[in-house]
Amino acid sequence: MPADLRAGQRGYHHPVSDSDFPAFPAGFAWGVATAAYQIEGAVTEDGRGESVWDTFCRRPGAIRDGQTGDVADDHYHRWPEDVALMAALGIGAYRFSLAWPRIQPTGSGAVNAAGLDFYDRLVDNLIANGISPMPTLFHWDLPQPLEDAGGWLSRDTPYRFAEFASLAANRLADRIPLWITLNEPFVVTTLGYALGVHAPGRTMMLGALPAAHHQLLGHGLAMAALRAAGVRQVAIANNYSPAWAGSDSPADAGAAAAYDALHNRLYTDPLLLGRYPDLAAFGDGGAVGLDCVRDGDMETISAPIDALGVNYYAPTLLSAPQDGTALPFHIQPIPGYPVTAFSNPVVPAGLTELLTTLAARYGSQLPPVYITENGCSFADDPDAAGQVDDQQRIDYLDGHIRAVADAMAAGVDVRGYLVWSLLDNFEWAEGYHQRFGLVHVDYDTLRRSPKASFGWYRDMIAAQRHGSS
Ligand code: IFM
Repeated sequence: MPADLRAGQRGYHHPVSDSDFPAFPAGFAWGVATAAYQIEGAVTEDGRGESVWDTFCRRPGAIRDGQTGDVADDHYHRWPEDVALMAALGIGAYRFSLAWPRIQPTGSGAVNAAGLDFYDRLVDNLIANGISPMPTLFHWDLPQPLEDAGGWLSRDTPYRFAEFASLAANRLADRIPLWITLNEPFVVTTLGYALGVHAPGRTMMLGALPAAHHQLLGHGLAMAALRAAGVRQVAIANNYSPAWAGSDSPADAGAAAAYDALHNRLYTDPLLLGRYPDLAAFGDGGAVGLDCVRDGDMETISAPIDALGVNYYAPTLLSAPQDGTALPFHIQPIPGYPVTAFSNPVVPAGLTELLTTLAARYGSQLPPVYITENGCSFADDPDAAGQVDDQQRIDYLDGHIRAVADAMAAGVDVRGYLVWSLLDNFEWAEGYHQRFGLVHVDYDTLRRSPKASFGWYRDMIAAQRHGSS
């Protein structure tokens, strides 16, 4: 087992009252994150159009137990209760996503006023509760008519995305300082277009790479549209996973480097360095799928961002490819760590490693970082009294927040940390089988019940505020 693996294996159970719990700087943003399709429901109400996820959920076998986001947490109707929960938590920032098909039902043309009104009310109520809204423009719910016209494989979609950004910002920019363009373009390309596990369910393998470029181009064009509408700060949220080689062998090291390029560099090198990483390991002289890049695109994509959103869940362990695979790596299970219900190993030190690696790799090009997602799913069944004692989630959050502090002590400029997620919600292909919330949701009654981790996070935030952590 590599030294890195052993280094991550430490106990990390520390109650918030521990005197050694790190103190974060005043102004550090504590928050929670959600996404529209995962919580809103109300998919046919008030003029909302269809998204690729509405379509994909109806595909037989696509989602566990045939579940859909039709109702989800019914946040569309219950948002006042959800804002009250956030106020009780004491957070300073709420990351949510704007449903493109709610605001612009077909993905182009006229705006749906009712859709914008919904977010307008939400934003006003967040601000009234002292919570800074942090919207994401695209968290995977592409309007279906755009997918029918080629989706992110089409060069037109980035331009439609910029138009949507403009519509949203013209209404909301006056009250929102920090906007996020895309969430996890790696996941959209890989699970949505290459492997078909997510919407739109295409199985193009490396042929999916134009979806990566067009999302990045969409980010750049949307950023320009946001700035034109008066937005002050623009970020993008990428998910990262430290790529660990399974052994010291050159073959395993090469596999880890190839995976690192695909997962960690493909969506960040263009943004911060203005060029794609070396993809030679993927064949075709490294040009795989990127012949769609046109003059001027890289300048658009690499226009300076004000912050980088970092989503972290777990590292990935790689070994040399096995016979018959088209990819230059093989993903292995990571032994020796506790695992979440999603089978993710719990590796807080991986977050420190990730943040210090980003700082070393990009140097002065790395803008301030927000941890825009970090969290875990567990079975989380309520006890006889209806309480969820999710000590494992408390341990997880405790360990990862300490890991952020470690990275900051090493010089990384981190400005905020947002838990995924406020509520148990629709976990894509897993349906409602993965509970990530600080708040338990009974999907029969939609009753919300804060878990023990909600109280832990609330107390930790309060302690930070009073400087008594
Ligand atoms: O639920 C997802 C979210 O939509 C994107 N990042 C990872 C989360 C947990 O899998």
